[in-house]
Amino acid sequence: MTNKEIAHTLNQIAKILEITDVLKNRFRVIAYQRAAENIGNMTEDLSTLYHEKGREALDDLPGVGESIAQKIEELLNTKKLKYLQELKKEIPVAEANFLDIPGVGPKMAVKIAKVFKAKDIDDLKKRLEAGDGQDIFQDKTRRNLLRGIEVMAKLTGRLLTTEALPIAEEVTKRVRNMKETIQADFVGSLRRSKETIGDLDIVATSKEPKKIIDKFVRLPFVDHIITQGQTKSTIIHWQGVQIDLEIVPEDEYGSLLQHFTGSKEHNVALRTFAQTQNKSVSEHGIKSKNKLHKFKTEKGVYNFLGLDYIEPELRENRGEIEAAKNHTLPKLITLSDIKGDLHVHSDWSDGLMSIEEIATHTEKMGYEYVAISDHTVGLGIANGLDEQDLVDRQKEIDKVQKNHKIKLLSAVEVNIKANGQLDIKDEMLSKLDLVVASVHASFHQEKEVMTARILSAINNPNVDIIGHPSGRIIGQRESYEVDWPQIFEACAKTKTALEISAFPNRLDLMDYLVQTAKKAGVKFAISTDAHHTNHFDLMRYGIAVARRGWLEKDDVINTGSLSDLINKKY
Ligand code: DGT
Ligand code: CA
Ligand code: CA
Ligand code: ZN
Repeated sequence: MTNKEIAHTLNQIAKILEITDVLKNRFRVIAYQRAAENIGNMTEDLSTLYHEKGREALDDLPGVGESIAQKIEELLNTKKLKYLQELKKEIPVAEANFLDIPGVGPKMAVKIAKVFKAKDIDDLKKRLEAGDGQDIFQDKTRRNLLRGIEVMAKLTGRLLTTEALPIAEEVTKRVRNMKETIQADFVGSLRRSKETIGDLDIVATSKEPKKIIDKFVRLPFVDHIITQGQTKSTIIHWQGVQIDLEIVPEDEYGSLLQHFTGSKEHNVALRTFAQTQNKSVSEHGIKSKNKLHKFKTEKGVYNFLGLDYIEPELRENRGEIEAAKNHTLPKLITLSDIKGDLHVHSDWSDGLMSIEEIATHTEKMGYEYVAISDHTVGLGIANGLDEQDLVDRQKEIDKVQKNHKIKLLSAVEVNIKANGQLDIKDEMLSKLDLVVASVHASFHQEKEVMTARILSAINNPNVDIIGHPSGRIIGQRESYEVDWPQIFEACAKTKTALEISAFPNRLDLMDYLVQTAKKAGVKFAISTDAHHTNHFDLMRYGIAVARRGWLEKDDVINTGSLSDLINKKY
């Protein structure tokens, strides 16, 4: 059994546990994912290692505990795993595919497979579209299934940044460490910090490109080779993602970086702009008066065209070339500008951290303030708080505050009900330090109704921030219908900030809307929606969205002092 086969098996377990076990024990899921990743990236052959050194070699593997080591041993000896067979009985593989459809849980998956007898997702889609299954599913269920399949199709083959980044970092490190490599970087959509990534692009410089290519295609995580040339190669990583590598001489690196960072739209616009100066841009350099100019750095490329350096996140052809020409590009916000997190859930609602843990952890991060914004009563499933709970929680916050320098803001994430009212009384809200208001149910309202609903929250003087404003969840749920210009205008007028949720499958508000909202004078809060101490580090993904939305430090309310935040001096 190869390392890749073992990694695949462990990943399969993680996938099934993610459905059956995630609420009970998320760490088990993470443990299997980590073990799979580590083994997928290993250079030594595990089977050889095991036969030379025995069980001890398995126990010593990074990220592998006793129970997983035992399973690997069973796999190596018998090529089978009883545990996985048991899991599959609980959720047979055929059903597991249906579980990939957003909104489909184990029970529905079994119903689709056993009662409706769909062969696969394609078959399910065709038959539902033809009107089959009216005796088995309710109309609403059939509509939801079709919508789920549609949303899924849009994401198919694309990874979230959080999934792509560790792979890219590992592969880039391997290429960088080869002795023939001078420099190597990942480029493409991942360098532009796009929310989802199609394939990974890596570039390098070397005097001996062929040697790098030959080593690259033999790296342990390579599942199979698509192309292998003198200076270029494409492979498929064992996790299914395609990786393109291209190598050029050192003096062309600036142009190569620029070209492969994209976007396609930015490159086309740049070439058109260069033509107005009778210059022609390619991945090798810029031709001017029949001479090819080469560039070691990207800055050199842009400056040669009379442009300021353009940050990768801005390269989407949304006005960046014009701004670079006029020296009006924004000075983009960075992670170190953030002074606190304004959307955090404690174990008073559905979070997994005590208030003490939140204080200790965020203080260590160097934050000046953190808002404890638990769910409110309307959200039954999330153990939401009512007015009395908030009074009780305040006592706990006061107690913890005594031992900490970081300011604990007493906050809530209040529900915006279907009729626009909030599920906590204004009198109570006015006593809190900060109020985040979010839509958590009744997503499918008419555009006018949804707009009026959110507007009434914006116009409530107690509301400071609208949480995850569009409601979309990448690969699962589309944004609800809202009249954005009206929302932006009201936010600017009332100094209500819009949230940029850093949670990797939310990244909501979306980058292109952030850019428009900024033009309308809206301010933003970049928050993680942390439920666990691990989540605070997600802030960087929110920063990425903000940068793609052209935001500077002063556009974001959690970059200022505590008193500016409380007194709305932004
Ligand atoms: P992805 O992979 O779908 O997430 O998006 P990208 O932007 O990484 O696109 P990809 O991998 O197809 O190509 C990487 C970069 O190479 C792209 O951002 C710009 C450049 N590029 C690719 N094809 C073309 C092209 O036809 N014309 C121009 N000007 N540039 C291209
Ligand atoms: Ca790409
Ligand atoms: Ca590519
Ligand atoms: Zn939340």
